Amino acid sequence: MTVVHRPSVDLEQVGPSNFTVADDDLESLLLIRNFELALLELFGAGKLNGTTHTCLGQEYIPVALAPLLRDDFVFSNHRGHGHYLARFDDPAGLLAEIMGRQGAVCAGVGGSQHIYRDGYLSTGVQGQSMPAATGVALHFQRSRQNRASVAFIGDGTWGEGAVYEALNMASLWHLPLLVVVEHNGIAQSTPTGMQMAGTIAGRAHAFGVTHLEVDSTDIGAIRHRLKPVVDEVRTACRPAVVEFDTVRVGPHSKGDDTRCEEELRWVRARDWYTEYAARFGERFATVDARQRARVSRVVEEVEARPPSDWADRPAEAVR
Ligand SMILES: Cc1ncc(C[n+]2csc(CCOP(=O)(O)OP(=O)(O)O)c2C)c(N)n1
Ligand SMILES: [Mg+2]
Repeated sequence: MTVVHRPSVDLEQVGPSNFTVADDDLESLLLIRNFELALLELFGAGKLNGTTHTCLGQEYIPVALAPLLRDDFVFSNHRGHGHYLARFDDPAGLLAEIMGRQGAVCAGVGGSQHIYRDGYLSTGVQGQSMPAATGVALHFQRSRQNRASVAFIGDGTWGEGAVYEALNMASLWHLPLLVVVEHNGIAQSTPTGMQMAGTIAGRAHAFGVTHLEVDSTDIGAIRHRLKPVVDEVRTACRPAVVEFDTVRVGPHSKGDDTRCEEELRWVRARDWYTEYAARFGERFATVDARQRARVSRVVEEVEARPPSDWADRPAEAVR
């Protein structure tokens, strides 16, 4: 099996606790969930080209981090819709980008995986962001901007050599680099246990880089724990790796889930969505319905737009 440690939610045991969720966080979580479900539906209906990787099960990670990273530069990866939506709340721009319609964030040339917008850049090439993020961190350090350069990567991406070159330089040169690892226990179809020797913690420590593991889905608790870490990355220029134990609830991309039914049951039992639905009941259902309706309207509206045009591309280059 995988190395995801978070225990499954015992719904019988979900009762009053100090686990709360702010209204705007709940809206953001359910926007991302419904956006991703709508994408899979659009693919199923043959209405999307190319590929897409949904972040189903992992939505709470970018939502928890968003307010901590507002002024920082975020490098996202192939599974980046949640990273984008938690930062920009722009489902129409993202869907137009994915569908190649007018109003697309990058004039429709980037698609699902290659998006640039003000302090945000994603790439579908595993590990490619790490040297670039390190370079931006070097720029922030030299120009004393008190900003962090943040790279979201998966557990499987630790198989890329560029990750280690970047960690080495970030540690040696004291760079404000934050690596957020979404450890979902699988890389496409390969369980982490079959491809990773040792641990991510061990690898970070080998470079003298701070490592922290997060196994909670409680957004408030995650923020509370991570704020001092992010502050230290920025102000002390001390790189850090924050590793989330999470689950990929959906397929790798569209219909390509190679996991057996038993493992999928195990995964779904750890889905934050199930946990939040049980904890927050009526309030959760209301927001879920609102965001589902919002996404439906966005889909209808964006689908009806004419194709995007390269002439509409954003003029601004990387800040
Ligand atoms: C350099 C490179 N090799 C292979 C791929 C194909 N590919 C895309 S995602 C993926 C698995 C990534 O696994 P992980 O880093 O754990 O992220 P996850 O998909 O689980 O979020 C692979 C092999 C790629 N995009 N880039
Ligand atoms: Mg993975």
